[in-house]
Amino acid sequence: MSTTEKCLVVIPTYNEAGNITLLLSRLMAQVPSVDVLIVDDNSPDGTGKSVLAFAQNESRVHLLTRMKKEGIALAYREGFSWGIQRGYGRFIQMDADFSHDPADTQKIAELLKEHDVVIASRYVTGGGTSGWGWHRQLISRGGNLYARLVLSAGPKDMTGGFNGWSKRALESIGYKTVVSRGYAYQVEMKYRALKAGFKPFEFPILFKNRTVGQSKMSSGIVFEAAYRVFQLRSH
Ligand SMILES: Nc1nc2c(ncn2[C@@H]2O[C@H](COP(=O)(O)OP(=O)(O)OP(=O)(O)O)[C@@H](O)[C@H]2O)c(=O)[nH]1
Ligand SMILES: [Mg+2]
Repeated sequence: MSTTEKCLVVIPTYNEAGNITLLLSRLMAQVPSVDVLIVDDNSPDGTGKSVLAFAQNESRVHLLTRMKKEGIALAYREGFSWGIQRGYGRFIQMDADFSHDPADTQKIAELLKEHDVVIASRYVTGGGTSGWGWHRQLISRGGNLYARLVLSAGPKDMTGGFNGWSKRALESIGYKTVVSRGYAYQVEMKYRALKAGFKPFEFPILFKNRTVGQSKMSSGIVFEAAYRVFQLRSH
C-alpha cells in the first residue's frame, strides 16, 4: 500500500486544559503534514474553549464536542467517522498528556504511507516507559502480556494508545462496532486488525508519564480490559 492521502491526528480529551494549547503548538510546529481533531467530552475545565481559541488562527485544528464523558472508545469512533466523511485516508490515535511525543506522530504519519496499521510500541527493543512507579508498570506490562497470551497476538504492544490506521484498515475491521469502552478498546482494535489479516508495523517509542493533569485510569477500566480480552478470544 502506498498513499499520500490526507492524515488526521485524533486526540480524545477530558480535562486537559493544562496540556492542550502547548500540545497543539508542538504538533503544528513538528508535524507539518497533518490536521488535528480534538474530541472533547465537554470537559468542565474548559479544554474545548482552549481548542477553539487555538483553531481561530490555525485552520489545521478542529474540535468535536461530545455532550458528556463516555470514554475514549466512543470519542475515537466519532473522530474517525468525522475524518472519513471529510476525505482523510490516514488516521493517528494519540493522547493529549505529552506521554506521546509529537516527533513520533510525524513518524507514524510517514509510516502510514506504506503500512495500513502502525503501532508506536513501548515493548519492542529500543522502546520503554519513563516516570511510572512499579505499580503502574506492573499493570501495563502485566495487562499487555495477558492480552498477548490470551489472544495469541504477535505485536509486542497490544495495549498502547499511539497507533496509525489507514481508512481501509478502519473500515475493514468495522471500527464502528467495537464493543470495548475503556482501554480494552486498544486491544480490540488491534485484535480485529490481526483477524482481518493486517500485519501491524511496530516501531519503538519512549512513553513518558504525564506531568500535568490527572490520569483517567480506574480499577473499572482495568477490570473491563481483563474481561473483554477474555471475551474477545471466543469471537
Ligand atoms: N473524550 C474523552 N477523552 C478521554 C476520556 N478519558 C480519557 N480521555 C483522554 O484520553 C487520553 C488518555 O487518557 P489518560 O488519562 O492520559 O490515560 P492514560 O494515558 O492511560 O493514563 P495516564 O497516562 O496515567 O494519565 C487523554 O488525552 C485523556 O484526556 C473520555 O472519557 N473522553
Ligand atoms: Mg495518559
